[in-house]
Amino acid sequence: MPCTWITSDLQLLLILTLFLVAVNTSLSVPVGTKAVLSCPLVLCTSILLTTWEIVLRDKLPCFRAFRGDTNETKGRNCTDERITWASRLDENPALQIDPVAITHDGYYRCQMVTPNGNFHRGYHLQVLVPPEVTLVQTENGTAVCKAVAGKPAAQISWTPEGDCVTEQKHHWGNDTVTIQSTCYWEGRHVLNVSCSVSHLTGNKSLSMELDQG
Ligand SMILES: *[C@@H]1O[C@H](CO)[C@@H](O)[C@H](O)[C@H]1NC(C)=O
Ligand SMILES: *[C@@H]1O[C@H](CO)[C@@H](O)[C@H](O)[C@H]1NC(C)=O
Ligand SMILES: *[C@@H]1O[C@H](CO)[C@@H](O)[C@H](O)[C@H]1NC(C)=O
Ligand SMILES: *[C@@H]1O[C@H](CO)[C@@H](O)[C@H](O)[C@H]1NC(C)=O
Ligand SMILES: *[C@@H]1O[C@H](CO)[C@@H](O)[C@H](O)[C@H]1NC(C)=O
Ligand SMILES: CC(=O)N[C@H]1CO[C@H](CO)[C@@H](O)[C@@H]1O
Repeated sequence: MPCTWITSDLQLLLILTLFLVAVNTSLSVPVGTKAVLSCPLVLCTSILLTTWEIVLRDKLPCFRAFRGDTNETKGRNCTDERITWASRLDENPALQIDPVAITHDGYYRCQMVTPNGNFHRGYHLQVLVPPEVTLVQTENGTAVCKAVAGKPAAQISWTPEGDCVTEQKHHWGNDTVTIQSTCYWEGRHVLNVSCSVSHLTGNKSLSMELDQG
């Protein structure tokens, strides 16, 4: 790769030093979307081997490798068809997950082997699931707001504030959480209440008129 803009060895050394540092980042992606994970940006040298290591919970680590000189790919213990190479490998050996599922929570690490050393980049991937939000009134006049099966847990708040009891239920099978908040506004002339659910995938608000019957 030509690198005419590098004028001195010192500059090259500085740039290499920057990229030689192993970097780990946290990444949150909504379920059902497409995620692309990039390898480190390596300049001014050829890439001999790129390896992705994928560590998902309750699974053997899986490896995918690409050899730059022979244009050859290999995989070991990678059975998930939703995880593939993203694009033209000789230009950018990124990893693609499409669509992202709740089981894709885990650690993903790209390693590039070059004549000037090894470069790493890791991602702690957290899959987000938006909760299903409902608001109903029960027979005795309480209002019940639910945020069902969100990941991570959602938070519920009310306008106006009432006397509320909030319960959490973990769905251990898939790491989602249901939050239920039950409120009443006894002795106050509250006609209209709204329940606000805040979550990393977006906030939602539902309101309803209390039936004073
Ligand atoms: C590597 O393979 C891809 C597709 O298989 C092709 O598009 C590309 O031109 C090849 N690159 C080299 C350097 O042979
Ligand atoms: C209203 O009814 C629910 C069950 O439907 C009960 O859990 C709650 O304690 C009741 N609230 C009041 C204020 O009586
Ligand atoms: C998680 O599990 C709960 C309870 O079994 C289910 O209602 C929900 O749909 C599941 N969510 C996902 C994203 O699989
Ligand atoms: C109840 O309050 C919400 C927000 O304060 C408002 O958007 C809605 O129109 C109100 N509904 C009624 C029936 O007053
Ligand atoms: C959602 O609500 C929380 C707290 O109520 C707030 O900090 C956050 O900025 C809101 N997010 C969006 C996308 O509006
Ligand atoms: C579960 C599984 O496929 N395990 C394989 C992982 O890769 C090694 C080496 O290729 C095999 O020996 C395992 O059987």
